[in-house]
Amino acid sequence: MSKVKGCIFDLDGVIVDTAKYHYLAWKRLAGELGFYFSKEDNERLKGVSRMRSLDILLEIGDIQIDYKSKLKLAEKKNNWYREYILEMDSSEILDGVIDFISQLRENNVKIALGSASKNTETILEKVGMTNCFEVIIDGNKVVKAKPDPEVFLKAASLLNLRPQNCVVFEDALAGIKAAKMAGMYTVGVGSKDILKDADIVIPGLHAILANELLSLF
Ligand code: B16
Ligand code: MG
Repeated sequence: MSKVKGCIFDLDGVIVDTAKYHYLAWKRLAGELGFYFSKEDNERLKGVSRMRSLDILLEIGDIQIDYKSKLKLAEKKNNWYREYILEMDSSEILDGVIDFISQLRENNVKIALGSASKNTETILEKVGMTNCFEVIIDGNKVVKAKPDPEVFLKAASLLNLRPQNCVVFEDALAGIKAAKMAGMYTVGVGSKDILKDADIVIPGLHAILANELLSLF
């Protein structure tokens, strides 16, 4: 019998591609601050918390400001970002997601979501996936952001599972690090060049069958 009893999915980059909306909002903020923010720079923000993302953006623009001003900028960016996500619907669910989750359920695998985003609830509601997860841990429910393992350990604990029986699906390096620290098997979703530390890497959930995953270990 497979050791896999639970699967924990990251949101941005695994279930939906909200990175493009984060990028548009951060680019707009950079523009207001007087510098260009490239798509390559945006890679550094994937899986990273909102305030840490802002710090990276300000570092790129060589801008130093106090914490109060940072909070204002983060709020501004989030309001722009929310304008985009409020327009989302089920057509934005990435290829293979619904099918793969159904296959896992048929095999009695428990399903959780583990995201850094404080907008998780809104996004899941807009794409109609709130009921797809037994447990949802998001940026509002953790103290420490990825690469700290807290998000995944909390998800496993609420699923009543041991970390070694859980698999994490992640598109970001910070997330793979977090899952490894949690003692979980990691499936990188994206490019092998970037997700070097993952146990296996797939281009998307359309590229794997539940049976294949369950027979891995
Ligand atoms: P928010 P994930 C992460 O989501 C994003 O990848 C990252 O770019 C973003 O900064 C972070 O959520 C926080 O998002 O501003 O909505 O709280 O990949 O962990 O699902
Ligand atoms: Mg992600």
